[in-house]
Amino acid sequence: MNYFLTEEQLAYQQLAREFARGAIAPVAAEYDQKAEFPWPVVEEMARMDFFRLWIPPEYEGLGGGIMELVLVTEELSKACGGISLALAGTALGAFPILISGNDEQKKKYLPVLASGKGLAAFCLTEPEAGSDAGAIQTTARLEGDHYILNGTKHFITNGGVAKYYTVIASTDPSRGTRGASAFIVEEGSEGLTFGKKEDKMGIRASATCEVVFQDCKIPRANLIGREGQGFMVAMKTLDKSRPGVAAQALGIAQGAFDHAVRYARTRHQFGQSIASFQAIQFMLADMATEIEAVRALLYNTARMIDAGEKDFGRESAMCKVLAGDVAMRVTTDAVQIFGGYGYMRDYPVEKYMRDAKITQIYEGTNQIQRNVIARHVIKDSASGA
Ligand code: COS
Repeated sequence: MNYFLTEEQLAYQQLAREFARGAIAPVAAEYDQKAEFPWPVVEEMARMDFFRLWIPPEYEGLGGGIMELVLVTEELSKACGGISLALAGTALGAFPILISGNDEQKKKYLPVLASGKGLAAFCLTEPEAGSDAGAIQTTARLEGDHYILNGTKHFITNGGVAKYYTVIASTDPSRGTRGASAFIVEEGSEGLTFGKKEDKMGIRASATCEVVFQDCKIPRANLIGREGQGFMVAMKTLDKSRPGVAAQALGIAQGAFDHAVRYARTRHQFGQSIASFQAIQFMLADMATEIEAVRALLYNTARMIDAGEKDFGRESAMCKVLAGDVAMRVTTDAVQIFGGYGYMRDYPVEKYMRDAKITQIYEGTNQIQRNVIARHVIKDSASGA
């Protein structure tokens, strides 16, 4: 389908496609097996300027938007959904600064992120605050010119490898979601340590760990926005980052599909290629149709966000729901088309299936996305929209 991408967007897409084929695909299985963070690949991604794409030019970025981030994430994820997350996770960690940071914070942090010399991580989730993000227990107490943070964040993407952590903590627990505030915590801050490294089912090349604050002392200047705005900053961040998860899911689905079509053409049973059987053809047709439906919704949502539309929480959630669910179905069917070989680690499709699962879970489970969509639908109906 022709999405009428600009010359520049086509160039980024092509660059990312070639990079994914040449620099990610050959090492994806090895990083997955070792569950190791792919520093050499990430350094190469930085040299390709992928981290600059979505950062405004005044902060040493290339001035692209969500569309450019989506295009590149999709391409990288075709080769490895885990490795692509170094980029998408950094965008997630940087969004609170981009959305609500002051100019000084933007000038200090965004150029470093743009260069890829530092990665970012977003710290919202806690052991007792997953879907119920308002239940965070991490606190931030103002003492003179510093905030003192205490608490534990877990399942943090880029945890332990990021230079900057954007953290949601409560400055006034009595006020619930209205008492939450957002902060920037730098690597090496006093009282910042990293806990358990997670041993995951998929996206194993991505670093995921606990981030622990024990009387962690940070300058008062690291408060993002005002005290009490943290929950709103977190929600706006997620509205903006969910298309990135959808792009990751789309890339994973497309990658698995491409393998499945090639395999169906070359695998012979009963004296003919299995692609000649209608049972396989119908599976391929459904997979291709669903993938294209995701792409159409996602690119249009990205364009809507980049055009300056204010309220895109509904569309953003729709992208993530559809893309995550499609990625799970497509990758499962890709394994099915490969048959017994598909179940073996020697073949690439089981990894896609493992990588796809997380896209239905993180940055808000697909059940939470449906809540978000339903709230919008019902509110719009009540207001006569
Ligand atoms: N943009 C701006 N503000 C928003 C918002 C959004 N998208 N969504 C909610 N808010 C505001 C509300 O307007 C409300 O403000 P007021 O207190 O001024 O009225 C406040 O935030 C609280 O909103 P709400 O009452 O809807 O909060 P809930 O506790 O019911 O939680 C959900 C809402 C479930 C949507 C939220 O907790 C959520 O997104 N959970 C999933 C979290 C998640 O994605 N976790 C993944 C970890 S990050 S990788």
